[in-house]
Amino acid sequence: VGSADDLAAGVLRGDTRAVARAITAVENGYAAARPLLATLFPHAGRGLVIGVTGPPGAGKSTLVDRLITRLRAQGKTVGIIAVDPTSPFTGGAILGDRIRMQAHATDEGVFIRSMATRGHLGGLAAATGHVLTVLSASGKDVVLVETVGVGQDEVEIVGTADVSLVVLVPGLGDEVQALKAGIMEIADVFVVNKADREGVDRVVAEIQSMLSLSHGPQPEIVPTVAASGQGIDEVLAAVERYVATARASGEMERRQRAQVRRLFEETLQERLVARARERALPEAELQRIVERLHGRELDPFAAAEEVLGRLGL
Ligand SMILES: Nc1nc2c(ncn2[C@@H]2O[C@H](COP(=O)(O)OP(=O)(O)O)[C@@H](O)[C@H]2O)c(=O)[nH]1
Ligand SMILES: [Mg+2]
Repeated sequence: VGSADDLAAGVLRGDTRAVARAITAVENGYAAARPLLATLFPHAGRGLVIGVTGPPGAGKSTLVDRLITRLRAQGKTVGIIAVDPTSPFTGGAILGDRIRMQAHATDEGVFIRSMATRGHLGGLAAATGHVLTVLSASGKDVVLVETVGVGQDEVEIVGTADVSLVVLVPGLGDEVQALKAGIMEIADVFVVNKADREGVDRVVAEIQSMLSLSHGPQPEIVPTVAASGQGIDEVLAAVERYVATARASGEMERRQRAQVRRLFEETLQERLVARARERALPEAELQRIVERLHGRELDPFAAAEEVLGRLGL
């Protein structure tokens, strides 16, 4: 077993291989990663976390790629977490995208990691939170988190970033309405990508009319052509304005408290379930409960209370 301290020291130095190993440890389960995450945690929470979400094919990865280039030109180091099964980072997209990403992959100032959407202990959001801890502790100035804005988990992840970009495209029509309940309300900045296509004005108008119904700060709407790099500076400028305003109003503080609260609550849930299983629910006992549930002799609440009672809770 490699020393968690050595690995942590490597991460804190910003060593790319150490960062990769640390993230793998997180993904493989918390038993091994816990001491590491504990060491890294006091060093995390720095840098800016930018969430990028929107429907599949909207151009999120293309936009992220452009943002990386621009941020690197500003001398900033960048981490990327792609929680997206169709992302180029996970090999789901066209060859051109993948080649572009590889160009960044050889840059020591860039760390790209894709994450599976399934199979995380304690949930996807918690796993993403821990990976953010690693990247932040490694000193990345900006971390971009790309998720497909379709699942509740994915939306939630981006919703607790320091600033959330929602990427829409012309031609969605009624889908803008459908998306409203989920991703629309988390947008700090709207990006209307594929502005080289017809219908940009209509999307902008639809967003504006939707926003007119809500109180509070109005997100900026920025048209882009991510494919050619048009509008990328404007996106970053809008992000900077949002961040300045959010810092001044205390919104940024509030959100960062919400982030660590969520990370704690999810960690606690995961630990509680794990401990309950260890102490009061051996496999044979679980099977016995399942049999009684199946026979309708026991209801799920009573079963849960039984286990909690054994734990003295
Ligand atoms: N016409 C046009 N196509 C774009 C633009 N941005 C991205 N694309 C293309 O849209 C497709 C999906 O892009 P991708 O970044 O993988 O979308 P994602 O699923 O949201 O990450 C790719 O073929 C891109 O080349 C744009 O501004 N205009
Ligand atoms: Mg993508």
